[in-house]
Amino acid sequence: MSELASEPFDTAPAPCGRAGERAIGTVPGEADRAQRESALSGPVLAIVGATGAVGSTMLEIIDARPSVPWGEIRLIASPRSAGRVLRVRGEDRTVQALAPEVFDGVDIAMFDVPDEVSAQWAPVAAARGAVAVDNSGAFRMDPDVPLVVPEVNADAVTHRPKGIIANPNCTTLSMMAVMGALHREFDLKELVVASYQAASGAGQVGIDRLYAELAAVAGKQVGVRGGDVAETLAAAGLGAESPFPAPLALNVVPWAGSLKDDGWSSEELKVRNESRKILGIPDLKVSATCVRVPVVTTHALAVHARFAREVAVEDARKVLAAQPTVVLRDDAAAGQWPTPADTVGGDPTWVGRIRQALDFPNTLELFVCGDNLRKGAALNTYEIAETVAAAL
Ligand code: 2RA
Repeated sequence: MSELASEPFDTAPAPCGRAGERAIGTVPGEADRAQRESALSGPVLAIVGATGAVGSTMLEIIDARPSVPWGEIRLIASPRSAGRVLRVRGEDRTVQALAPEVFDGVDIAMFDVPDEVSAQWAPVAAARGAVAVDNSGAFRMDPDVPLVVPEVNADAVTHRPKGIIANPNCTTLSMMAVMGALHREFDLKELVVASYQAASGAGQVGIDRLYAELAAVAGKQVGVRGGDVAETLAAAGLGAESPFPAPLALNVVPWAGSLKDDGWSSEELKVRNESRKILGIPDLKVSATCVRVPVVTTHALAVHARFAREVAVEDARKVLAAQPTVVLRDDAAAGQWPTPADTVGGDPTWVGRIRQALDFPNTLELFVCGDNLRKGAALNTYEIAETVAAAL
């Protein structure tokens, strides 16, 4: 076994992830028997990173969606988590340590592990006959790996020369159902995006930090003088160990990801590159500014979208209202628009504030909200697995 396999990857801060274990014990006997007995004729699904943040949400989603009659669900994690017992679809299942043999007989393996773990192990799963559906950044821009949002480009799953399919970054994903539907009808040419990204995009550590900061400023008259929020946090013992480069409570932070050339953040480049690949528009003009906001979960995006021709707001609304995975909430006069606080915890992408840009021809302005832990991570990964399973 490689060194990487023995790393505690399932407890690392999970991008787009939520902590929360489903372990109900560590005695595997009953679970093993249930596992063997359940290995019927359906396809075999493996979840690599099952005890981690997004992995846990994947298990919830598998429980809630009976779409695929999996013959076996195999849970895989780092050696440190092996032996735990998690309950999925009414059965206790023992977590196995990541090793080449655990992929034998697996039809589809969903990965939610750090990039370097996916980079090593997704090809191993593929070499053993599984289709690897990977939620890391390791393969997203590989030309031989499709990057899939089933509502937009489900057909791409069939062309997978490496046996690997990638799941997009949650920021891009949060607008893809909407932009894919509008592009199909109206031929998208340009996107200018500002994101409003939730703390949970930085994993459980981001959630914990936001709650701690909110507790530290609660009831205090701060946010009225430059630096007073940071001083209040420091006085409460919240120092520089934050996953965010500035206070998030009572603030917005124009930064997410790592520094790339010319002042761009990795997150902004992902929005550009991944949007082009998913929508199949290699020359799509995209410019993004990614901003972290004091929201626990659900990324929002303000989108300025130029199309090949003028698009009437009513026509855009009709197209979006007809999308099964999109909720249109767009009645400004009635105070109806999407907000993270209203949409968090659900599967659909919400859209509203649709307006004709006043000074830009053929351009709509809109506001989109999507749960970064569900559609932005676990749900889309599982929907890809469902799409693959339907064609096995
Ligand atoms: C974030 N989109 O919100 C990133 C996580 N992949 O930080």
